[in-house]
Amino acid sequence: MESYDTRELQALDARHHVHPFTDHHDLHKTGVRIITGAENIYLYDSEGNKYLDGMSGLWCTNIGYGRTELAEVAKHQMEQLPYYNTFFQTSNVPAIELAEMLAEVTPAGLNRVFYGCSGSDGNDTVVRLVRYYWELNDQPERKVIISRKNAYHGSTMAGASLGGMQAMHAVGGLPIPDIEHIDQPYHYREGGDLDPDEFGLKAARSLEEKILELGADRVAAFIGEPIQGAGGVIVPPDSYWPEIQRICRKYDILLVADEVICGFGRTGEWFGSQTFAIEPDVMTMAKGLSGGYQPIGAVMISDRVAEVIDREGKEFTHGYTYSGHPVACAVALKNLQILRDEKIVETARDQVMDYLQSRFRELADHPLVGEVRGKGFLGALELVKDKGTKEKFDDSGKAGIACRSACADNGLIMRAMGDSMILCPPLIISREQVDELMDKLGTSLDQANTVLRGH
Ligand code: PXG
Repeated sequence: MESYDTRELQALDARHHVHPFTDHHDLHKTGVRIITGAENIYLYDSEGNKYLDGMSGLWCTNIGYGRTELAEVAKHQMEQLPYYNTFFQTSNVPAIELAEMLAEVTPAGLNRVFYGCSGSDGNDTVVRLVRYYWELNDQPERKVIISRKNAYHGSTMAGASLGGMQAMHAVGGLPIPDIEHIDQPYHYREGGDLDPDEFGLKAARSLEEKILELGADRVAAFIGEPIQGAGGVIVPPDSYWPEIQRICRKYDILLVADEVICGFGRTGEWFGSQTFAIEPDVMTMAKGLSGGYQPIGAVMISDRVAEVIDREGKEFTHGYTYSGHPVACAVALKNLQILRDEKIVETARDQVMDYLQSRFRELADHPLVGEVRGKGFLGALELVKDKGTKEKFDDSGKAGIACRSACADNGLIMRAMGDSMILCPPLIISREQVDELMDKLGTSLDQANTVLRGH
């Protein structure tokens, strides 16, 4: 095995590298963890530690690590054609083949794709595309996009504006104009005395209230993650999405499903839209599209919306140097072929999903756990000081941090989102590996409980 000078690398990192979403003052005190390798669902660091990756990297390595076929495809494509653009009436073979594949695997009616490099730039495309659509349909005043509080749609100006996180809006003077946010379907904290389905309807109807307040003739689209990921794995009640769908149809508002996390098997179907019977007009995808092996994102466009793109004399003045990048497309295509041919999504759903969710729910009895929620290969444990009153330890997220660091000490990577511990393992996790994960997590919860309560 290669050996690394961890201290030296940490010092260089501290000197030169600015990290996303990081308190650098804190980081420089501890030093970064340097990941040097990965195989199956395990990560290895520069000090020789092994971790079970309970987060699929950052919600993206659905297929797991170490698939050499993807490396071979990338090498072959780099030798054949490492780059060419898709502007100016040109295309390339992987971009074309991936487009066909995406039309095949996504729900009926979504047959066109616009490529980017990430989920964030995908949502920038969405903002411009839906406004362009209404402009060409002689309703240019339809500009407002309605999203939800605590949504996550990326870090670019438009992505972070669509997102509903105040701390993100505070940086850079966001949101941009004509973005509105309604309540999220977060039953545990915001449901009050309502049962989940009553609350789901209430949360969905806040969309109708917002539309009526603004005037339907000003509203272009509604955007939502089928399950909110970065907001803490907020699984909506069953009543929520059908009502959202009904309201969008009633007022003729485009429905955008942000499938960046839910797409490609995460919820037990290929898309979260299928799990919740959503019929989106536009769909944002990234992450699992390439399994994290290449940076690539895509916006799927329904026939209804694509119609404006074909109009004579109208150019959609939007695009990225790397739209349809041949290497990224070739790798994504191979990833999708593997998912399809090895039936990875179906096998995960039929053989492991229920087991994962039921083992996860066993943790509900733990003294630190206020709520266990999840669906498919997504889950969250919300940690509380008092299970009865739902009182938190504090507002700084110290419970999550204590649990996250205990997990790392026990060889398990999980993400803390405030006081929620997030679970998002690769779809290839086996039942034995689920047991291993739950054992490590149970031990970590016990240790965090001792740290937090001092006994
Ligand atoms: N939409 C959704 C639903 C996402 O989860 C994006 C868009 C943006 O994708 P890119 O590829 O631009 O990052 C995301 C990304 C976290 C975390 O802290 C989550 C994401 C990204 C970074 C951190 O859980 N999701």
